[in-house]
Amino acid sequence: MKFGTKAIHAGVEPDPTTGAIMTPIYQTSTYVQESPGKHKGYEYSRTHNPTRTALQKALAALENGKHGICYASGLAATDAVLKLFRPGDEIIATNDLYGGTYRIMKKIFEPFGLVFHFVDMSDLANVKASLTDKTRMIWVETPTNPLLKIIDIEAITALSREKGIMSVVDNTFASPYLQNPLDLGADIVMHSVTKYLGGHSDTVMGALVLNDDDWAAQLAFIQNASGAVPGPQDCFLVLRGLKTLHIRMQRHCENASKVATWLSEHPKVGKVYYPGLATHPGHKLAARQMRGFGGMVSFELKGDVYEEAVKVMESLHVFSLGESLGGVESLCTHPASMTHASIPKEERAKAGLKDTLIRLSVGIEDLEDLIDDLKQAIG
Ligand code: P1T
Repeated sequence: MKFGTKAIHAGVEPDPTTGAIMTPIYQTSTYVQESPGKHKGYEYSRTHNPTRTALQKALAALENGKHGICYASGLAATDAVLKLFRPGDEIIATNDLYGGTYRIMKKIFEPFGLVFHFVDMSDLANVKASLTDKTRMIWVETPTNPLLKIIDIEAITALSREKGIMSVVDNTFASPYLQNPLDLGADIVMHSVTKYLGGHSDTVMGALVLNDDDWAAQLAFIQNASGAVPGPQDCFLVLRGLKTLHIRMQRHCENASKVATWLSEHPKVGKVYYPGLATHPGHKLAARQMRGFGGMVSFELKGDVYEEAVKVMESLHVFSLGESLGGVESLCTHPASMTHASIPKEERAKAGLKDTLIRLSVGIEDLEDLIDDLKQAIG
């Protein structure tokens, strides 16, 4: 089945009781049993819920994986993966990554004894240099947040397979419409479902998709035992959002590509970060491992004056200033004070993230209105 057909149909069966074509919101915490232990496969909604089951099947299908497991947020999904490891285990992670991912690694799991190495993975030599006999997992985010670097998933997964190390790819920025890490050799794909998968800025959720039965059983165990599950109404909203994922992504890519080109030709704009630009260092790799270049664009103004960047962000109207991304509406974010504030300034600087960087989540509005908005804000 092709992607658009899967986005609309995967995981969704007519409801067995009424034939309802849309999976109902099973707003229930428990299920009546005929006799102790004799039930219809559902006992308690932390463990299983039919609306969540439909969504998990749909997400697994979109990532070409066997198992889909949903969590209460993207970070709860990351938390579940990190709980697979034990004190002394080492993890190599992308150095340009979502601030909350850095924070959960450094502030929650490092005190429990996990050891993290954050490296620039656009050069595989940096990953190799951090490998030790205790390395257990490589955490890749690509395209990276917020500098939109492209990491070679096949090169990393080949290395991890050779060394017997798990590889996990945070596929939030690409969405399964543009990139399928499992097909490129990754063991687990992680999503902040909050973003493109939900697509309408109305839900917070995370998901993991994988093929391995043993790891899936452990991650489902953590889902139930730690209890960070999404509610049925949120699962319904994401099931609804998924049905237009392919159409939305096409428009996100089209608009973002034109916004990036417009910005790169503007005399007041300095560096523009967008993998679709031929000048982007990861352009060729992105063209190979992705089916489009995505809806995220970051840029700096010439001269790098902080107050000027702030003025642009305050002046935008169609682009709303706020955290998050991937919704139908355009957003503008200041990573240094918002999404990446939990990464110490020195670490941000090492990764190349300046305080003057502006990040755009280009929505699916009419392009002319987006360009007009940028025009009046930048001047
Ligand atoms: O917000 P949550 O659903 O918990 O997902 C965390 C997360 C994980 N991975 C990536 C690549 C992300 O971008 C995020 C969340 N990011 C934002 C809120 C943001 O504005 O960048």
